Formats: sequence, structure tokens, C-alpha cells
Amino acid sequence: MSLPAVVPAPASIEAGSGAPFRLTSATSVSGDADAAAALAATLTARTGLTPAAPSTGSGTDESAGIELRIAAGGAPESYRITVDEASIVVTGADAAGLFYGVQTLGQLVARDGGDWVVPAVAIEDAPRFAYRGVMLDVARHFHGVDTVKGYIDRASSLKLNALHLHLTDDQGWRIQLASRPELTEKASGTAIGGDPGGFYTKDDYREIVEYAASRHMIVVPEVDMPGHTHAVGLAYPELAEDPVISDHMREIVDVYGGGALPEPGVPFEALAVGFSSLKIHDEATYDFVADVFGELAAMTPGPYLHFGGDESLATADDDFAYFVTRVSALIADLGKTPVAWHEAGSAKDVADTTIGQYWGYVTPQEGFAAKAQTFVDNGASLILSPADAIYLDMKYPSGPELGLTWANGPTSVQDAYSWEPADVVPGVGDEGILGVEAPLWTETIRTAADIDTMVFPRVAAAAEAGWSPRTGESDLRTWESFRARVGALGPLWTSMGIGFHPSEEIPWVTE
Ligand code: TNX
Repeated sequence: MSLPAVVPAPASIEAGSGAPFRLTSATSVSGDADAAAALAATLTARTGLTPAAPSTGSGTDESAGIELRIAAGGAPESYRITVDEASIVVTGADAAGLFYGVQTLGQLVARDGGDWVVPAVAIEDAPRFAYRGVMLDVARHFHGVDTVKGYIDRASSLKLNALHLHLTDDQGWRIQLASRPELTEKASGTAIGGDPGGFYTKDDYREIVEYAASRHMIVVPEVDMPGHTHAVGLAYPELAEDPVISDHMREIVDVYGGGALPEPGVPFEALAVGFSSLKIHDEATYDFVADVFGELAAMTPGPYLHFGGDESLATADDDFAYFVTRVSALIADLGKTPVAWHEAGSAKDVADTTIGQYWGYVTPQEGFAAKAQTFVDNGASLILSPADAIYLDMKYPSGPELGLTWANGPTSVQDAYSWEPADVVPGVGDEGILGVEAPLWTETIRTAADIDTMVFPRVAAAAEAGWSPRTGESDLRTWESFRARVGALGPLWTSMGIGFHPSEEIPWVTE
């Protein structure tokens, strides 16, 4: 008997031999109220049925029921599901585990003629890695609160638990701070290619954080520095060095357009990188950094503050190391865990608790693995975002015109899937890996529909790398299994309003 399709692949799944559970308008849901609400939303979208509240009083409920409960004791975020003809029981070790069990249950719902069934099955499941993220760049193009909430719904349905917001870059500053109001007043109005800018008010940010928490996701805010800071100079010219314009940069601006070469005090609307730097040897810079991260720490319940550190090509190596050392220490002193792109590992004295985010290729380029290794040697760990696998802004081999190609050319769904986290940075196994994150840079990504088409289905590959057993340890962890399971999710994704890219690599099921 074939197994029902679950993505990311669960740790263990066994098909039952009995008849399926039949969903009807009389099916009742009992137990945890938050999980019941999450289930009702999925079931209604997928089937049109509205589950009944359990009948109280008599104690003998005739209608077959779904029970959602939390029973402490298992691994964090773990859950079990048993389905037979008479009942469905979902048990989470904690609220997140129960939420993930509900997401799995949503995937199990299947059409049977005009009816809806859940096949008899027993699943036991727990994540491989604690951190499973997506990143959204809201600096190159701004994406409003509703789009972000939609992204949270989509990501959490695949058991992803971190939303990294790339809040600032050369093209704009997108988060309001009371300590530095000029940032959004003077540096948020524009985006790439003359598109409109925007920013989150403090209330907007709170709303995003709360919405994410209701889907068991943390928000990881990133303020990128010392490079990627042209926008800071629009608000505080005294903190910014003049742009350093390389031949490479001229070429990028020529080829991609979008706007002119950067000039001090003028918003930058093209898509080149690596020309801006904060002033490293000016104490005013560190007053600024203290204000920014101090306020963000107070606004952010999650443990991480990301300070960027990538592509600081206009900052001298020694200055970069000095800056990274100071800023990582400042964030650690705020009681938060610093996160930085792997370049920060070139600073030997980066704060010991700093998590490195690796964005090299699946097979590391020269020098990249050594920088990533620094964080592991310090006793901290890595978030893996291999660019030629799970950079969701890379073009598809065939599909929409959106996206870039610098990471080893276009990225197929199979490329996104075919890598093993413990085989990326030599010598760094599961103990040195905090998790996996799929970034979406938005130079070419302007709308919620653009996000959907670039993200789905490839984000499912990242989710499986982060959640599922390692390659070789489960029959399900193969490309052939994955493409079939993803194909089976087409109708569910459509019911959720996800405008996925109908990649020809996937055997999409239609109803
Ligand atoms: C590299 S990889 C960047 C971003 C760009 C992206 C485009 C990394 C940490 N930085 O600044 O948006 O490429 O794919």
C-alpha cells in the first residue's frame, strides 16, 4: 500500500491496513483550542467542511472525532498521529509539535469521489534541526504586513520556525526606530528600479512578531552592516563613507540597470552590492549601532539579532574584523545571540556565541568553509543557506523571467533538493549545525505573486533538509520520493492560495 504524501518527510510513517477515517460535517474536533482553530482553517480551505465543536454533557459523542492534545515528554516540536476508521488523534509534545501535527494532518486529507477521507496511518515525527528558516529581503523591494503574514502561513505549513527579515540594505531602511527616527523619515521612500519604498512602523513589527508566534515562528531581524549601508548615509551622512565604485560594479549597473551609480545623499535604486561602508573608526558609529540593536532587542522576543556582515567589499579587512568583533560583543551584551553571514568568521575574535550563516555553494568555494568553521570552533554553530541550492531568488531553468543566476546558474527543484546538510562544510556534522534557512533576495521580486512563484515548490526542499532524517537514513529522502510527495500537495497549496511555479520536474496531482 502506498504511503500518504507528507512534506517534509516525517521521521516515521506506517500505513494502516484498515478503512480510512471519513470527514463529514458531523466530524467533531476536541482538545487544544489553538490547534483546533489552525485545523479548522486548513480543513475549511481544503474541503469546504466546517468541523463541529464536540458535544458536551452526555460524554457519549456518536460522531467520529478528531482529538488534538499536548502530552509533555517527547522531543521539542515532536508529534504523533494515529488515524483509523473511528478516530484521529494528534498528540504534540508541546504546542509547536501539536501545530506541526495539524499541518501534517492537513496534508493527509484526500478526496474520495465526492467525499473527503484521511487514510489509516501512524506517524511519529520530530525535527532534525532546531532552526528551520526562511529569509525575506524587504529592503530591495518592500513587502507589506499582509504579504509577510501570508508568507508566515505558507512557511509554517512546512514546519519552518524562523522568519529572518532582511530589514535594511543600500536601497532602503524598512524598520521604524524611536531612537533614530530619521532612518525611516529619510531613507525608506524608494526601492530598486524606481519602485515605491515603505517601512514597518513599530506597531507593524509587533503585529508581525505576534502573528509569527501564533504559527510558532520567531522573527530574526537583520540590520546589515558595515556594508550594505548606503541608506544609513541618507539619514546620517556623517556615519557613512563615500561609495567605492569598482569596475565590476559599473558593469552590474550597466547590465541590470534599475538606477544610476551610487552617490552620497542620493537614494540608490540599482542592484549592485559591495560599495558602501559605515565609518569604522568613529565612535558615533557605535552609538548608532547601540541604539539600533538596543531598540531591536527590546522589540524582538526571539533570541537572535542578525548584523549582516556580508560583502563588505568597501571596508578594509582589518577594519571589518574590528567592527565585527565590537558589534557581535555589543549584541551579546544585550543578552541576544548574534547572527552574521559567514564572512564575519574572518574575524577571529567575533563573539563566541555568534551563529554563522553560510551562503557559499553546496561544495564550498575557496576560503568559504574556513570562515564558517570559525563559528563552530568557537563552540557556536551554523545556519546553512547554500546559495546554489536554496537561494530562492535564483531563476528556474525554465519558468518565469524573475530571478538572478549568479549562484552556479539557474536552480532546478532537483538542485534545491539534492544536498545533505552534514556534507556541506567539511568536518561540520549535525552538532555544528543549528539549522537550514532559505533566503529570498528581492532585487527582481516585487509582489506577493512573485514571492509565491519563486518560493514554491523549492522551499519544500529546504524544509525537508531542515526537518527530515538525513539522506540515506530514510527511504523517503530521495528526489524520486520528494517530487512525488510535492506533486501530491498541489491541490492543498492551491486551496491555500499559493501560486506555486508549476515546474515540469514535479508530477503535479490535479483534482
Ligand atoms: C548576495 S549572499 C547577497 C545579497 C544579494 C544576493 C542576490 C549575501 C549574503 N548577500 O546582497 O541580494 O546575493 O542573490
